[in-house]
Amino acid sequence: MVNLTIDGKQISVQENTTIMEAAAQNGIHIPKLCYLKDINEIAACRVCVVELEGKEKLITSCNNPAEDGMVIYTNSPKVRKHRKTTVELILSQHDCRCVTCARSGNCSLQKTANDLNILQIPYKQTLEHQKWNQSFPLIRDSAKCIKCMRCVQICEKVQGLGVWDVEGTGSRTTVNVSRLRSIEEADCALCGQCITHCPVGALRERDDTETVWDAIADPDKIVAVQVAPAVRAAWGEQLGLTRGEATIGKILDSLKKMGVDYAFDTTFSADLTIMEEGTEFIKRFTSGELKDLPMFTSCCPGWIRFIKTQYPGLVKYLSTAKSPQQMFGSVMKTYFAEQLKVAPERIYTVSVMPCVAKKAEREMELFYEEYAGHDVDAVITTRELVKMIRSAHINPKTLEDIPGDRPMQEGTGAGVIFGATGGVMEAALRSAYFLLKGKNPPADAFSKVRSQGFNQNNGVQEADFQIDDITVRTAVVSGLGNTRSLLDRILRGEVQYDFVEVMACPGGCVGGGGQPIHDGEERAFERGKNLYDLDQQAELRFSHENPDVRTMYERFFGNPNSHKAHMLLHTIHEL
Ligand code: HC0
Ligand code: SF4
Repeated sequence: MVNLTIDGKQISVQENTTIMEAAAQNGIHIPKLCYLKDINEIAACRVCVVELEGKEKLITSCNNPAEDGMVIYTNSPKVRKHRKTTVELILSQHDCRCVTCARSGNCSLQKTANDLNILQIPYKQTLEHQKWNQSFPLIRDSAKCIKCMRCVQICEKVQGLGVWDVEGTGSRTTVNVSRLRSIEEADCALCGQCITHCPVGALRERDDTETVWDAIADPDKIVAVQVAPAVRAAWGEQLGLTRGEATIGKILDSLKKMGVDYAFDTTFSADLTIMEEGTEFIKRFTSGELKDLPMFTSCCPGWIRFIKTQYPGLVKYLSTAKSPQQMFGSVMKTYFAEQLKVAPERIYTVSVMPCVAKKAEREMELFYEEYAGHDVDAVITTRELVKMIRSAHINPKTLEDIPGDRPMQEGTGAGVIFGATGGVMEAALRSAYFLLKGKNPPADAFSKVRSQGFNQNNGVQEADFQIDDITVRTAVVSGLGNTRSLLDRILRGEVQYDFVEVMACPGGCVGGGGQPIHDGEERAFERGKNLYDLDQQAELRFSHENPDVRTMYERFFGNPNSHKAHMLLHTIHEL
């Protein structure tokens, strides 16, 4: 143990604890802008400086270890003065128009400047304006970048892609897309992790809320909205709702109050995906097609973008099933349009997703006898949903639990857990067992694929399951850096699997790049637990028991993997 004094308090901490951590463990908060535990500990912003007794120069607390006998002041006059100057200098290179910033009210720079009582900026402001394609789903505003390097490190170390890099030297140092590429050329997976780890508003998703408001206002359009599984686990965080209050039923109510015509829960089409993907897996598995390499899940669009640019040779091993988002859009414009007796073009489909890559996935086309537009017309993130609720002046406390619309109302617990890493695999195995044996396993028979904690086992969860004399070897991975390591091990023949689930964001969709931002905190595991609890409480826990999905097969698709199902619910993954 190490004994030291911080702000007059005697404390003991483990060896190799940083001063910042030592302070935090004892309830002393040291402000910071660039620090991210284990990912960015480079003292780039210098906001976390502290005074060490006996030393003239201030030291940074994020990368200096606590040592025996140290006497530290985290908020002495000298520290405050230095910190204030540092932040004023940062502000002199930052576009400070907070009222038009996506992160206003949730910005670490704004908070730090307010806390330091900075009422004006005594230095000349110089802003850097790099060009950006405003129609790309990921938007970067260079005039807001504070060069903290978090985006560079997250993309490189956690997502293994290296989209960002430092450019120039000295006072001209800046961040830009690496290797002189444009963002369109940079193999960005659109996972959005750089957005959720940006302390300011330099990175954000493209705003699509105005197009949704326009559709709602258009009397010729029938607006049908779906809400992804992971949204329910996070939307309430930004609105002051408790976990128990923030239900899917209240999201549906908020959408109706905004004026949408129909509101649905994506867990319905998650169940439909299991029917299609589970059937496809059994076919490919029993035909011996998967002897060498496993079948990969295809529902995460960040992963699809990653495999296409990084491992094009593996694309043929993806399931052909569309994602639940695309399947729902397709069903809304066909099966549902038929029920309403309207032309597909009149239906405007919107998805609320925890994800930025879904904004690109929606560009997939829909063919129903002839070209029928897109499955999905607009995608908004969880954060954009909250923006719309606020802009509609809806008091979240007045929302009521309402069911989704018929005839796509039911969703099972298996569909709910799609939003957490391992959930798609677990849901698929529950139904694959039924397809092979003709009876249900215990609902929790496959819980071994669940993640054991944030980033445990390099984000990989492996499990073999015995169904009679058949062994199914599975792996679940989240985070693209972890995915790269796993794929390399598969390709080197070090590990063999039959079925692999991949989610681009650490922890799965609950940790998605479109979710509410809590600077420096990881909430994915906790939100995932929320989804597993909802599954536990659900009356129906097997996708194949979803009565509305069954009715749709009887009335419309015939059987899973039928010709019609292939036309509407599957895709060809083009490179
Ligand atoms: Fe997901 Fe999905 S589980 S990708 O994370 O499969 O975004 O929540 O909507 O489509 O259902 C995201 C979440 C979805 C889809 C579903 C899948
Ligand atoms: Fe990298 Fe993901 Fe950000 Fe794209 S969205 S730059 S892949 S972290």
